[in-house]
Amino acid sequence: MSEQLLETAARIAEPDEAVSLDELRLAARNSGLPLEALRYDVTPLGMHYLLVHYDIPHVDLATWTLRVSGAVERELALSLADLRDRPRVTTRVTLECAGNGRARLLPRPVSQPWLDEAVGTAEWTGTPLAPLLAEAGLLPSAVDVSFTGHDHGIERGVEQDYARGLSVADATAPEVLLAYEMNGVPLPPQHGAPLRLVAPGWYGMASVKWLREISVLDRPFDGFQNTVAYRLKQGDEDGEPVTRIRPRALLQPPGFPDFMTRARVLDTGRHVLTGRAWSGMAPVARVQVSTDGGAEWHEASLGADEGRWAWRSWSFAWDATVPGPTVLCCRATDEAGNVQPVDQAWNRQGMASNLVQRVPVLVREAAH
Ligand SMILES: Nc1nc2c(c(=O)[nH]1)N[C@H]1C(S)=C(S)[C@@H](COP(=O)(O)O)O[C@H]1N2
Ligand SMILES: [Mo]
Repeated sequence: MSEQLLETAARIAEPDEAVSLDELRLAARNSGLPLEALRYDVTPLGMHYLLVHYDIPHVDLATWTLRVSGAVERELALSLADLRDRPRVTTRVTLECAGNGRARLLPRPVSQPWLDEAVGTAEWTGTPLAPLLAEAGLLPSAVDVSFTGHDHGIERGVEQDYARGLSVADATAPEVLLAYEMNGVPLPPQHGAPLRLVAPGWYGMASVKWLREISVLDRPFDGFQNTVAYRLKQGDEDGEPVTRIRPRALLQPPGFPDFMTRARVLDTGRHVLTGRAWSGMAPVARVQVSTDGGAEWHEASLGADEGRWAWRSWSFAWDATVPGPTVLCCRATDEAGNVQPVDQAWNRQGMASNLVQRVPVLVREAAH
């Protein structure tokens, strides 16, 4: 592989280096959730964030099959009709990209430069994976299950089909789905048509799109996306794998935005601040809000619980009495005691950053 393709691997930007055209191109392809869309319980199609490592592959529905192979008693080949004939469930799941927040790290790992917007919630319909694996019959030697997509590319010099592995225990968790619908319509091409994995609670990389093969392995999966990418590390060491989504709260930005900076303008008076909070590690326990850049924190009220894997709404009534600039912040804590940091610990690939969001606002005197 050419030296140049190898050299573009996972670079760290200089401290004062601007986002490059390569990063801009990735950002233009991989769109984020417009934060005003936090108002919807279920993110409308087209507003859900998108992350595609290579190209969106063309999958021919007439010939597409899902293969189940490896350390099983019987290998399977299933058509979409076969999968649609199986037990059907719909689960509301919040997905977040593990790279969310990366662009705020200093120095910046050069990759898809997300700020806060790599998240969305959809109603995924499909069939649970565990009973399918049980039908194939896992051999006692089964250790991991790999999921391979139809998309192909090169990443840091390694040519590959996008593939991820999960342990047998994680793959057979009852919530893990093979999904063929999103928000009640067939999966759109960019979200994995005709079939994707949905691993609720996990950062998005686990939910392999454009599935073509599920292979049961009698050894740990050693593919690039598990062993090289998606690791928490400081330097060249192996590091720890990125797994479940850390807690995060986001504010639906109030008032109206300045075109260029997206700083918010709002009038003095009462504003009900609202947003969403989620954690893949444990249910959300509390959300706190600061209206002075993090000096003082106030308890927000949590909205209805919409299911273990869906984000939870929250609200806080703010009396904006003082005209001038300020910064709004929100912070989630889950039932396991995980809380969002105010200062983010840095890691080499910019993974699993869940720094508290900061929303600059300008309060102006309301006209009487
Ligand atoms: N086959 C395949 N699956 C994939 C990806 C990919 O590039 N190829 N991207 C992963 C990543 S990193 C994320 S965050 C989610 C994004 O899912 P979405 O685009 O439907 O929001 O898909 C995951 N599944
Ligand atoms: Mo991602």
